[in-house]
Amino acid sequence: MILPERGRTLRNDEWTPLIDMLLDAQHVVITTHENSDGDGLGSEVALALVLKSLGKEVSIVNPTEVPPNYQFLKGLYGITHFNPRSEEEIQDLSLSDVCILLDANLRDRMGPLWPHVSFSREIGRMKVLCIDHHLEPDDFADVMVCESYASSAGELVYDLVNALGERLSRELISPKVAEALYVAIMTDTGSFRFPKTSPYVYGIAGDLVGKGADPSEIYDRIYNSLTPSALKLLGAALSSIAILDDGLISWLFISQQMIRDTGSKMFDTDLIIRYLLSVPSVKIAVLIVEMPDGRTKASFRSRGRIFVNQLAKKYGGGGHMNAAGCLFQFASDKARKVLLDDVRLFLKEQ
Ligand SMILES: [Mn+2]
Repeated sequence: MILPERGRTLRNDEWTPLIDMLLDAQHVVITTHENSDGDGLGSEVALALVLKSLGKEVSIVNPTEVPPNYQFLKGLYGITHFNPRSEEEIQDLSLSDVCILLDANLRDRMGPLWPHVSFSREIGRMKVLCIDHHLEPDDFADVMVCESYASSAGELVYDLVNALGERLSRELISPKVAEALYVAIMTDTGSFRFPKTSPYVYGIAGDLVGKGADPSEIYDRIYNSLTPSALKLLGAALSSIAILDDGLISWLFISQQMIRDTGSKMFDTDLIIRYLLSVPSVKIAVLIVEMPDGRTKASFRSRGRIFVNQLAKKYGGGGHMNAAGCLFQFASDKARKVLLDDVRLFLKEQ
């Protein structure tokens, strides 16, 4: 297996255009992708705390609600769920000098925020910045730092904060910032075991722990937080896994019926995909979830150099080499049929 590029970091001067815009701004709005995760949320909170400490007015406005196991981050910095019907919220958003998208590189991933951000940008009121580590970015930002070598957006935000600290000759990583960045990096590296967990990443983790992040408490809050219903969904889901094509494909479908029967919630499906690669022969894992609105969500994981982001891209999604996803605008029975044929074909081409 060829590992992704290891140990590269951006030079401090590569952050200059982004830092200049941040230092010029007075009102900053920070956002992340729909169905936010630990990387997006931790990165947002860390950057918000740092910019606040520099006297900026900063708000975090997300397209979707914070999942329960990340609610504790709201104790570090306020996080709002954008309401596209609130004139006041639209007004607040449009008055920002800078909008920063973290942990996503496609405009559509901002969900209902994008039309407003786009409009404010077009009339020249707002600059759009993006810091991300997924493959194949959209061209929509005034400054985009998108580096797929990075384990997490949190790793890049850590570098940005250090570059900013050097520029201002200030230590900017408070215990709260350390905690938020640790959340980002721990969750996106699968607790420091995914392929992009470089020596540099361990170095960052060490620095953050030294600056006040508590690894066992953070782990406990995020991963030992299941409801009994989520455990039941996990059980029901795992018992219906299909291992196909001589063990190359693991395949799982979760229906709304399953979610209702177990009394669980949509976000409880997020923890399930990690089990799909635990059979060593499996090259591609596919999790298909029927959405409450009738659309269909698909998540992919792969082992080795199998670029599942290419598979996701075919349906308007994206992601990383080994982890990607997409949303079908149609029902799950059709999506499942289309997808299984395509996954088989895709695997043959690899
Ligand atoms: Mn990420």
